[in-house]
Amino acid sequence: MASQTIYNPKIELMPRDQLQLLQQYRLRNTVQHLYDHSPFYKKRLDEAGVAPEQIKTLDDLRRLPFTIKYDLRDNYPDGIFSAPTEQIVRYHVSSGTTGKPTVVGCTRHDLDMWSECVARSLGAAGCTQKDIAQIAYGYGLFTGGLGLHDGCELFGMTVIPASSGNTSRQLMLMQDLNPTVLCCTPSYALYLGEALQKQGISPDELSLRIGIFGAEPWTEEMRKRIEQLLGIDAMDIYGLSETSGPGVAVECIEAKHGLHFWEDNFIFEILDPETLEPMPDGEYGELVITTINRTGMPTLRYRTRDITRIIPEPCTCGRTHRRIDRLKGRSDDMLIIRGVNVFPSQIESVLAGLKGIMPHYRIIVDRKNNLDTLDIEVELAPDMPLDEVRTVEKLRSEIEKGIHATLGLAANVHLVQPNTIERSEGKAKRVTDLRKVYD
Ligand code: DLL
Repeated sequence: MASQTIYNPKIELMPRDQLQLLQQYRLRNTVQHLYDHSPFYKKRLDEAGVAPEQIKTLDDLRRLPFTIKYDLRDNYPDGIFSAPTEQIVRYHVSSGTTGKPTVVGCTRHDLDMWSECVARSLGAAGCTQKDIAQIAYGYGLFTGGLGLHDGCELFGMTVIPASSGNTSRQLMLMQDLNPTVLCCTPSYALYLGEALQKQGISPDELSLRIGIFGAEPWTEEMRKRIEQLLGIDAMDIYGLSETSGPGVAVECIEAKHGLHFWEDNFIFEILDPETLEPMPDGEYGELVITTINRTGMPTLRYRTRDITRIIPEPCTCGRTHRRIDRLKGRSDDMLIIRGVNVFPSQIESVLAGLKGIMPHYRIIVDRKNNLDTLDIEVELAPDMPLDEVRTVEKLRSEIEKGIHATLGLAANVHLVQPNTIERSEGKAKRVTDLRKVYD
């Protein structure tokens, strides 16, 4: 075991009985804190007939109400917060299902807890203080850039805060500043790898050795391809804005199989998405997370919609925090396009406000040269003749602007003749996802 990579041995190697006692203590505190400081949760707990003092052991978790993305949206922007504005030091914002996004508020304590989770994750993934990290996740409202940034600095690595995009600059930085760790989405890693190959730069000419990749689903095949193109170990990191950001769970370099879930800060459950009953160990279900070490916006039993399973066996690395398997997909219709979370309903809400089109559309997601593409076909209204080029072009660009303003993503909009999009007799199949693992 490479012990120098264990950032917080006391917690990461904590015997399970102690870890469970810590969870129990923090769960009780969190429920009490929410009851006292979040009118939203006080109401929820009252409605569920649960008084904070009834939450005594981890088994009592099951008595607590669930939280879903709609709760955040319906209480936009800060209705579920449990700390006053003067204690909130940062907002992050992620896609809502329609209209308004979801806002997450972090106190100083929350940012510190999050950075520690990222620092532990970096150690687990094989990084050391000597490493130099090029962070090519987006900086800003998205948690990827700032989350990795703070964690890398806390861990003691050198940071290149490149942010996302501008591939030629990324490659230049890689060649000139000799980063040893690359942090970005797996699809962007693949894109960068192919770009290097096209320029005839061999991975041996670079110093990269580890990749910290997440924010979207990927596969073992994709891992192999990235590892081969960049000459690195490609490690999976998981997280979501509603519970912090990246660093909720991570793969360790020793086993490279399953993601250790930082159980001192997050309690996870794997439930049947229909019945909400627990799945037996090892079977796939929806991941539900309760944050037990946050103060600004703790979430009780947050339904992530992500599908995974628990890997029950202890890990060879010695960490006692249990592992979840690589995330397999989602139980809702959320798409992740170039790292951006997109609900088809968001696209629909842009279209709904416009004249000259029909409510018939098709969303086509594909991956070309390892970059996701988004095409949207929309039917023109029968009184909008396609041959009126200028009017149609104006409408098309209005839709593209609307989509960009809502999602922050460029889409190619195609206006098509009335009655050309296939009608469905049942549930409309509006999304075609043609993405393959890699081209
Ligand atoms: O994607 C946080 C993050 C940033 C994680 C950088 C890892 C690296 P959100 O934008 O709120 O947060 O999106 C969260 O992304 O519910 C999953 O569906 C998906 N996701 C995140 N990590 C992984 C992963 C960030 N490793 C949503 N594998 C989650 C598969 C992932 N899906």
